[in-house]
Amino acid sequence: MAAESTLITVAPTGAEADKAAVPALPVTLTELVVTAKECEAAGAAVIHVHIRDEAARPTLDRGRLADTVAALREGTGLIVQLSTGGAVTDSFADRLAVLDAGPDACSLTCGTVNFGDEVFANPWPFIKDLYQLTQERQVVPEFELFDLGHVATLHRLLGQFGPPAGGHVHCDLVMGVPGGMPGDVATLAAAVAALPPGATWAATGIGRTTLPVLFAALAAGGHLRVGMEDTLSFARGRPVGRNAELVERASELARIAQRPPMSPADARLFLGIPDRRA
Ligand code: KMH
Ligand code: ZN
Repeated sequence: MAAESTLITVAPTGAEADKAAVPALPVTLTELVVTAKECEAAGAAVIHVHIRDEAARPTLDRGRLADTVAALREGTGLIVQLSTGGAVTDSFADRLAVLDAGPDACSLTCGTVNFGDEVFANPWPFIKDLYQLTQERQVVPEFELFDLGHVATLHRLLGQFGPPAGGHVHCDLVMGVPGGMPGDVATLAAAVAALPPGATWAATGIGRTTLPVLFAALAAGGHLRVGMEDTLSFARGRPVGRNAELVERASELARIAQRPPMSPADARLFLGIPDRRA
């Protein structure tokens, strides 16, 4: 059954794009909060957050992460989902320590994947440590699935350790990474068919798979993730100028599909995430 509204997540920054090459990328806390406000107004309900240091390099600095969670909570009603994937160079210990910042939610990638010329490492012992920590801290995980094998690992994780904090399994199919599953309709359908019963899902297509995956996800009753983490091109020869224009486009297409954007308040109920703002 298709949901009646569409949960839109914005992933505005990522760990890979270079600020010098992409001046529109939000990297400071001020830029991030401005972006978050614009994206909330445009229809986003969740923000997937990677932060940068003073030189715009990716960082998992604990103080900066805590300040970011606080600033986003103060400035927006968005669900704050911190990335535990970080950059491919981040240690497992630093990635686990992301939860110390007390976010609403976090990403949890269910397997290792080739990532362009690099490897995004998520071995089973790390996955299960991170999952158990989310349960202990009551941080709601979003299961990031870059490949069909990751779906099998999700089943293994739930079978061994039980349901996540919040009680609801929500996944994000990350498609079109060079090394992961391709961003096409057949692969999306196969991944969705393999999800655990009752799980909900969003999809995002990296780079030029952005639009095919967006259309396929809407047609299949799924939810959406968009943002400059996933694509820097709005259309052929036309760079993304602001994250909000990707959210605006997703919202408009969701409305056309008769499944308008879900509000942050409804998204909290949907995902089982309490509002931690004072
Ligand atoms: N930056 C990638 C290596 C996540 O945020 O959890 C990992 C990533 C996934 O972006
Ligand atoms: Zn990410």
